[in-house]
Amino acid sequence: MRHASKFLSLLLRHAPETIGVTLDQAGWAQIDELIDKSKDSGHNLSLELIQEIIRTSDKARFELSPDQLRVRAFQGHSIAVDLKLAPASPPALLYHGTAQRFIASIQLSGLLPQQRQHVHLSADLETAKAVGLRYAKNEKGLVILTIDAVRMALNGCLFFQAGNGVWLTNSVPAEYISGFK
Ligand code: HQG
Repeated sequence: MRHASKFLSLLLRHAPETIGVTLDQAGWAQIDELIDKSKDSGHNLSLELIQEIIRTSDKARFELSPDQLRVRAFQGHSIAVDLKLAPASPPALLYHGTAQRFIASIQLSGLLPQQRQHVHLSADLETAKAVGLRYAKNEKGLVILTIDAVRMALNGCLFFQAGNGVWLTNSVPAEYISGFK
């Protein structure tokens, strides 16, 4: 399951060409094509498995189209897709969990999207902690940064909210970040 979910993330966010699938401009893949081409390349991705991944994903990573024929990732893309998200007013503060070893660079350059299309932020500390722990080895190496989102927005920075609640922005200049340690 976890393996299949990671494989779906790879296809829908980073490298659909792995099995020769193409995504449309908004990031959607045809489910029957995904299943057929997965099979051709020796991967087992059934409709039931895709539905189960969507239903049980801890982070609601994937979205089914209303007609149930297409699937896409809510966020996290490294390939260029236009999710057609409308700019939205963020909460006053947003959080970003990261690893201590990245802090010197973040203090210098702010938060950058790195391999992805956007910087990912969360409205709650718990999520930021879980995200940061992916890179920090333990709580000691974890840093939760606080972003002055309301001031960024007032100064013209755009925020978007993905369908699963994750907040996205293009970059966060260091002047809006606190909580360095
Ligand atoms: C860091 C997962 C040095 C940034 C999560 C982060 C999330 C810098 C890493 C989603 C930097 C990028 C995204 C700078 C940023 N210098 N390091 N100037 N600017 N960084 O994985 O936000 O499980 O691309 O702090 O749950 O960690 O895949 O971004 O540590 O929602 O569904 O560079 O991915 O979702 O890492 O995570 P990522 P992220 P999934």
